[in-house]
Amino acid sequence: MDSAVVATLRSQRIELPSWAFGNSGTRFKVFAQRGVPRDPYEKVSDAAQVNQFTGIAPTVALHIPWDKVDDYADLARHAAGCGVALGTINSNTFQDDDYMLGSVCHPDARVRRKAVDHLLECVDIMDATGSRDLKLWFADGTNYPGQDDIRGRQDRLAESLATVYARLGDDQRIVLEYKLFEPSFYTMDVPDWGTALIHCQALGDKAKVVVDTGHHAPGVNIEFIVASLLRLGRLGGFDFNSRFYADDDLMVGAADPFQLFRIMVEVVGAGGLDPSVGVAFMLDQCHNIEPKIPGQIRSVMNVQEATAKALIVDRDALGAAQRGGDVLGANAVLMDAFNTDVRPMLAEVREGLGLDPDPMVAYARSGYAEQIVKDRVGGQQAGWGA
Ligand code: LRH
Ligand code: MN
Repeated sequence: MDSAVVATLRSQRIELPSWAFGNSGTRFKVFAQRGVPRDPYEKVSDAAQVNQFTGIAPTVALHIPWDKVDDYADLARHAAGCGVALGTINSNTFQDDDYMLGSVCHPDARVRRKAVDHLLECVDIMDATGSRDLKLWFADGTNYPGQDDIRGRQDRLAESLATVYARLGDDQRIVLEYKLFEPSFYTMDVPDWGTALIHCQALGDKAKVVVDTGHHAPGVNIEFIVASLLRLGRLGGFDFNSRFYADDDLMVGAADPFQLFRIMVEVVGAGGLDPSVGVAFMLDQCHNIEPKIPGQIRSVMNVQEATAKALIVDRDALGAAQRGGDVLGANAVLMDAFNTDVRPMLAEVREGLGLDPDPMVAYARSGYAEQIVKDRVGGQQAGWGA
């Protein structure tokens, strides 16, 4: 086993979404699962289980107000007690009645002020949790041509973002997430990587773009976007998930492991695994019908497998074939890596971390799943509501 590859895999870091441990679903149904957390403390405890068995998921992203608590420092202490830390703070300007026609892009200055105040409150929370990133995703957009002035909304967005950017501390960042459609269906105000990039460049160096792998039109070459953002030093992170059709938020790598591999080939090629490059590898998923902690463990393993395959690409052979115009040769180099079974190497990576080589089996054997069903009786299960 290539020790450098093994070392890189042991130092990989994946951030988990607190909301993946709560109930989630679609407009048709949210299926409640027994043992689901009732508060951010229990969400963090469940996330810590994923880290305990994978060894590479030491931070948990929060979503405000879903993870609102009286004492964020106390929640951070609870996290530390579980061996993890609080990560990215996600704002939420998509669930208040005032935001029907938008939040930071709303025609009414009072509503924009309300949205900006929420974003500023999220920066206050980052000060308390020690988080680096404020992740901004806006549901803002329109449903019908003529509903609002496309250009005017961009001006309002730029003005609102500038107010928040000015509040950031030296070590804090804005990571701006784009999405092609939903919940708005004619325009989204940040629909694609170009729009997100333009706003980030206008703000400054502490503004980067987030690539949510479920937020593109079918057939879009996401690794091209990733390579381009890395080239500009503007890739702030990923919201990893997978989809067959729309923003399905399924387990990363489940729908298209080859796409995830191609994305990680670009990340590895640009040195993007190095923490100094500042790429946050986050999951953003909903386990609507499958058990949530095993779903997160499997997702972390899927990212590990894609990363391991990307790390074993014979870069010298690839470069030589590319320079020589050897189309099939170059493609074969990548396919050889993709078709390599990296699971034995990942088992060694885990054993080297003092972990069971199979996290799914180890978690099932731990009895944690049964324990939380026993312990978590009563109370309000967490979900996409408050
Ligand atoms: C929007 C999104 C965004 C989150 C939400 C949970 O679709 O991807 O990242 O805030 O899901
Ligand atoms: Mn997302």
